Amino acid sequence: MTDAVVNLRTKMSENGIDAVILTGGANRRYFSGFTGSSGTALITHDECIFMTDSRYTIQSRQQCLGFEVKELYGRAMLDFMNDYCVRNSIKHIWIDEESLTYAQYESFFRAFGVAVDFQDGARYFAQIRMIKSAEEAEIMKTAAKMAGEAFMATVREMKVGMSELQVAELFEKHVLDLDAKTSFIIVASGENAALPHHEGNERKIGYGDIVTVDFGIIYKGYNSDCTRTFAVGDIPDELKHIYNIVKKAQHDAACQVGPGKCCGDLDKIARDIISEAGYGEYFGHSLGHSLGLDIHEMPSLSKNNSALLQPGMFVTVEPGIYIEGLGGVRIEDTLMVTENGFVNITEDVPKSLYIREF
Ligand SMILES: [Mn+2]
Repeated sequence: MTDAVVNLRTKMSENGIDAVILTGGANRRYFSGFTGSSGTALITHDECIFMTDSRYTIQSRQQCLGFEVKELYGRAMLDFMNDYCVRNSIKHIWIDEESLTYAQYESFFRAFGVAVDFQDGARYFAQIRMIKSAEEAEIMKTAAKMAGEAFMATVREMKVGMSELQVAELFEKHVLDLDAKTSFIIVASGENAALPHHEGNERKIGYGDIVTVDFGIIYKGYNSDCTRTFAVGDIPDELKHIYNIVKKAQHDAACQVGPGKCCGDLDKIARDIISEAGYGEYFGHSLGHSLGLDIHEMPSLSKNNSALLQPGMFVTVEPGIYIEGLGGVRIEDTLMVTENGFVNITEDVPKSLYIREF
């Protein structure tokens, strides 16, 4: 039995839950190990059953450690589960609201009737997943390192006159060379840098542009996340000024990451620095988020979040200032919370406005 299932059963006991049904998404992967696209995990206090169709029978036998694999889907699967619940007096079931479609939920309801009480367990699944095991931490460090290498290779080959999309393609090529997969790549240049999640376009990057690159890869299922902003040639003075404010806000907030630190307080450190410099209204998003199998996980480093950081959590620290018509700056690192403080897993990626000469 895996640690994930052990931890899940503890949470189930604490909340009077008899079974968990997972139909997709990162939760199914985390608790069952299954990386395919179709299958249902049923986890009770005594048994783990994975139901899938013939396309995934062999794969799930290999991946779902401690699970009994049954070739069941559709109506037959629903009948089996209903029967199973009746036989084992299963009444309270956690489902995963995030991955269960409305149609699936309705068919569950029809099959099980009112005898079963379905509750959304997503919050509890997230609580288990937010503390990474040593194995997960290694994968995340490797992912961050690979992404940083692909980014630096991209910056070295980038030329004035290339479009944002061409730069994004360069990055994707380097990620493929490292045997990983691009999760997302945002290249925002000039006034486009004022859009935090700009979709790259044909805009050609020229002298005098500020360029923000937010990049993430997926390695062994886990996400990396890092953002750097740099100048191409000489940029307007206000952008240099903003860069230094964001850099200080990012540095000062990141230095305070550690066990027992309140997520909302970390957001405040960065927000106060940006507000005191007169740019508070231009920092619209929260300071950061956790990540893992999903790019956004709990906890979030946001204003009113009173959650405390614990060793084994990973969080991004990514303040930004965005000014319409002028451009913007965002700087982001991913940090692992340790027993004594933090390890910055993206620190190898240089953080300099003049990252290279163009
Ligand atoms: Mn991020």
